[in-house]
Amino acid sequence: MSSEINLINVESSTYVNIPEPLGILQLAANLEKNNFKVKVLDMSVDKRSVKNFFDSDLIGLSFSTPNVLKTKEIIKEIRSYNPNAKIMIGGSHASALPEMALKEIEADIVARKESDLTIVEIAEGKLLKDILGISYKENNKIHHNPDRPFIENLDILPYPARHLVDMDKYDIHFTWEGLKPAATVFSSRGCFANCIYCASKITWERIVRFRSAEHVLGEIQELKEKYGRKEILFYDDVFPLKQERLVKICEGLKDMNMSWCCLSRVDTLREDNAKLMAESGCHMVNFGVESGSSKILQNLDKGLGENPIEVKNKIRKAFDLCHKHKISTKASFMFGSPEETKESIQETIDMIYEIMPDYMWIFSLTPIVGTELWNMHKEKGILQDNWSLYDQNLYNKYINTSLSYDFVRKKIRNTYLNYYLSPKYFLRQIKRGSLKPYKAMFEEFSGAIRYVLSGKTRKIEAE
Ligand code: B12
Ligand code: SF4
Repeated sequence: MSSEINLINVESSTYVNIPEPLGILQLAANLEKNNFKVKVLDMSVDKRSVKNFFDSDLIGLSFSTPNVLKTKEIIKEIRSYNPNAKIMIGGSHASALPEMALKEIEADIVARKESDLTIVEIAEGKLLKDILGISYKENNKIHHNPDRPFIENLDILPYPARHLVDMDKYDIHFTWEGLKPAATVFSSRGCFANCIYCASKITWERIVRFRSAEHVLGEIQELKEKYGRKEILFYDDVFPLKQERLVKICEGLKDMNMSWCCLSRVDTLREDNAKLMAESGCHMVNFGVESGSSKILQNLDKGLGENPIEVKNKIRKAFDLCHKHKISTKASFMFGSPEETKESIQETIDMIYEIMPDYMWIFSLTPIVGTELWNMHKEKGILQDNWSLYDQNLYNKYINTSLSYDFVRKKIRNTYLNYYLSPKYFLRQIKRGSLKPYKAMFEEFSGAIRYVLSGKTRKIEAE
């Protein structure tokens, strides 16, 4: 049984977006509910020395792939100050590669996938061999216990323990036109789709579980009253799902006069919902479009169907609905997908000018650890197990295409410049009466300069 548990979020910020670390805060909340004392260090915003967090006999770290080596360093340092501490890690990377996490990052315990109940059992001192959902090292042997069943009723979980961090330090640029201050909320877990580049299913599998509207609204009420938040970003993989719940949440947000935005697939936004969402304060929806070529979308297993005309119509319809109901749009694209050609990139560019997103992100294809795409790269032998490279060009290797990295990067840069400086884009912004994207671009640009000047020159791409 541990007296105090220290949880560390290894720096995860990008210069465009620093949300509160919901994973760690969610775990902390459940530990507190079970009467444990918890201390949280979020290295993205907290300048306190990490050494102040080494005194506990149970320490947990959350990290993303670009921070594998940094996590390893921190663990080494913890052991040098506190050789008896049990060190556990979790999150998407550790869940995808538990064996690697134990051997190379040198943690004692990996909590795989959903870990809210697992962490309490670890803290209670239950025998490791009896804890579902963990992999662990004992006497230099690695053990993988069976998976833990997912929590059926997410309403049993308390709200994230935001009181353990300084909420005023977070800066959620992602909302662009939203009010400040903002907070993020995860109102459902998982996505039903099977996109080969996405890591969501590593943690949540392909089952979507929803918190009730009442539970979600209770959290938002707390964010409004206790933390003075005026804006909510729903970080759910796909927010506009489950009709009755969506209607209730929208009604509640309207009553609270909340401004909000969310993520969606293009085929999950219905006309009646777009109207309802707009009326309840939704000002932006972020769609992962990825490509304007139906062939590329099929290669990515995006799940939009096989008929090229229908696929394109689904994309157009989602943006038309938002334009009609005065919801601003953000679209994400990827260049460099399997079988990408100059022509398919041109199809994507044509699609951009058709749907006219107010904000746009174009990424160079990134094989995320544990995804089918990553496995395909591994099979071709293009990825090495050298984690320092995951920050740089190796993160952007392509397969089944003759396009080079340099070509793709140039194409991305030119597409951004041409689009944002095009008269068509300017006129659209004038028509909707907002020059905010230009302000946002300026903020992002100055953020990038600050980031480079701060010496953190790692590759930065928010999702
Ligand atoms: C919000 C978010 C971010 C935020 C910050 C994340 C944070 N620290 O909170 C920002 C925008 C900064 C971000 C950045 C990136 N992200 Co991100 N992000 C997300 C997102 C949308 C939601 C995460 C979240 O809040 N979940 C809610 C909480 C409750 O879940 P959770 O964090 O997974 O935690 C649970 C378990 O994983 C586990 N757990 C987690 N940590 C720990 C620690 C311990 C000790 C234990 C026991 C358990 C445990 O327990 C929790 C409760 O069950 C997910 C998508 C998704 N569907 O999950 C992607 C996701 C995690 N991100 C991803 C990626 C690829 C990135 C980037 C690499 C993108 C890029 N190309 O640059 C960067 C990395 C930045 C960096 N330098 O590290 C991938 C996977 C990453 C990976 N392999 O490490 C995901 C899954 C997206 C996807 N669909 O593919 N991200
Ligand atoms: S729709 Fe989005 S969240 Fe769902 S699997 Fe595809 S990329 Fe991931």
